[in-house]
Amino acid sequence: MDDVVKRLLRIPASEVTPEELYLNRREFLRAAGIAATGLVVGPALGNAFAQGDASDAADVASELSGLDRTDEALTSFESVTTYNNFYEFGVGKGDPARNAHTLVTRPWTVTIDGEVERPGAYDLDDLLANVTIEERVYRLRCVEAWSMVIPWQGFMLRDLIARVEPTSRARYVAFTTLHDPDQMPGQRRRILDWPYVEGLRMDEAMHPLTILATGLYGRDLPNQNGAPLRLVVPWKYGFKSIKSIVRISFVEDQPPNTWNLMAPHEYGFYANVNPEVDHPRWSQATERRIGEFRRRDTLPFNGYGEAVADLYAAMDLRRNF
Ligand SMILES: Nc1nc2c(c(=O)[nH]1)N[C@H]1C(S)=C(S)[C@@H](COP(=O)(O)O)O[C@H]1N2
Ligand SMILES: [Mo]
Repeated sequence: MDDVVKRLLRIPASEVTPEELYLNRREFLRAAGIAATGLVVGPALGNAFAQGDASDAADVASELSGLDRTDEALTSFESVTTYNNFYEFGVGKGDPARNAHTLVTRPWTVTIDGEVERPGAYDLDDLLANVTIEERVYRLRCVEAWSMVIPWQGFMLRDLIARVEPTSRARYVAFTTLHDPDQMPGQRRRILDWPYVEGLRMDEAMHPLTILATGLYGRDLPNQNGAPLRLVVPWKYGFKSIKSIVRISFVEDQPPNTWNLMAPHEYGFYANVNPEVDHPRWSQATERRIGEFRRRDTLPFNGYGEAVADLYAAMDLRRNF
């Protein structure tokens, strides 16, 4: 049984009819009496990871109070995988889907370093064998005012953090995308300062809504969406969701992030979705859900305010945008 579930949770991206597969999989899980969340994928043993400390499913469920699910219509697989931002493969929204096939996602090494007791170069599959892959349905809201609702598969970043044991000096987590112009031809042009980098404050990184995604719609993450490992922080603008991560560093000082380096007046470190703080060149008050015509009002923290507003209670969000 476990094998069947495992296979259904990680259907190779080469297979067809994604929405159907996805819905069938949900039916299967329901028939088998298994919730679509909280499935253990691998043995939580081995290598240099600390054991235990995985978030307790019941505690997490009460912390999230249903925010990892939604009744809103899902954005079609077609839109989620053909309307992308991934400048390593071109600056047009359709470029990543056309060009990202040159990215090789296995074997894949994630280097963990900095203020941490168990640094190392971890093989991604070993790493995945030590975490619980869950399904979470989260909105992605981009700074250009488009949004999507996406069924992601992934695991809580905090479960990885617990296993590598940051020291008390770690106050931020910094992420780095692969830098390889042979695989990522967009990196031959100096549009951005490569490699792409992002960061979170430790409490943001430890929040149960923050996941490292490995798939969507029940399939392995398509390359254009950031295979094999990308960050998803549902209350923040899309640019926080760094793709194709090869390094996770624990640091004392606020790390740089690419869009802030590029245009500091337009993109801050925090990037919390905030309808009251306009981007200098456009309003952030409304958004267009991909697949819909009428614009909708943008919600503070992308609708996740009840779970995350406390993280910023002491901050002026107009200054820390
Ligand atoms: N490495 C890398 N990560 C990235 C980007 C990028 O250009 N390079 N673009 C960001 C931006 S601006 C957005 S809106 C989201 C888009 O994610 P999606 O294509 O899966 O919708 O990815 C983010 N992650
Ligand atoms: Mo974006």
